[in-house]
Amino acid sequence: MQLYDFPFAPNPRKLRVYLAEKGIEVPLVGVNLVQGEQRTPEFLAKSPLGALPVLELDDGTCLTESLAIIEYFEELHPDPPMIGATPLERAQVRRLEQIATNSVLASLGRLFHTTKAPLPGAIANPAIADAARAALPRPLAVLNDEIGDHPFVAGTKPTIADCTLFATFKLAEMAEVDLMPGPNLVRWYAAFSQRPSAAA
Ligand SMILES: N[C@@H](CCC(=O)N[C@@H](CS)C(=O)NCC(=O)O)C(=O)O
Repeated sequence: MQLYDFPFAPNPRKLRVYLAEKGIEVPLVGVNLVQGEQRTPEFLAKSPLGALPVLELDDGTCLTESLAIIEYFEELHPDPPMIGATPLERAQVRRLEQIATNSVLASLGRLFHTTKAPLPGAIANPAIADAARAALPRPLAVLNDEIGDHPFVAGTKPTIADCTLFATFKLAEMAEVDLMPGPNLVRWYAAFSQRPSAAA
């Protein structure tokens, strides 16, 4: 098995952080998104949308979509649980992870791609950038309230919600976007950054 990866991109990073938290080692194969390596016919045969991450199994099966890959590993290696241990816990973890993905990372990604335009052929678009920037404060305020004084996004244990939000904050650093996080998020990010998985 091997994992197609680009060190600076958030979806591959959330998967690497998850794997590090679980103690799972998978060999990485670099795909340089900035140089357009995701658009070669060979890579598109593995990932038809030309996106990372991709997990290639030993029989050649290729899995795309970071969350689907995480759920695959979680079923293979249930301990320690990173998506909660009960139906309600799992729902809560998935809910918070989806807020981080759909409401924070998606807007931040749009802002990044319409300001810095890092990928081949991308162009800046100030109107879309402004709309994306305006969409960020509300979900970040919700997450700040939800974390409260817990050590992790979903409570007392690290979960996939931490992995996604951490990758999002790292993208914000790279994109030079100040997310203006509330105090609970600031404390959470400083603490999570000290975990060994943060270096993944
Ligand atoms: N929903 C997908 C999103 C994948 C995605 O957009 N990956 C980005 C990197 S974070 C990518 O490979 N972009 C390359 C491109 O758009 O050309 C997932 O969760 O894996």
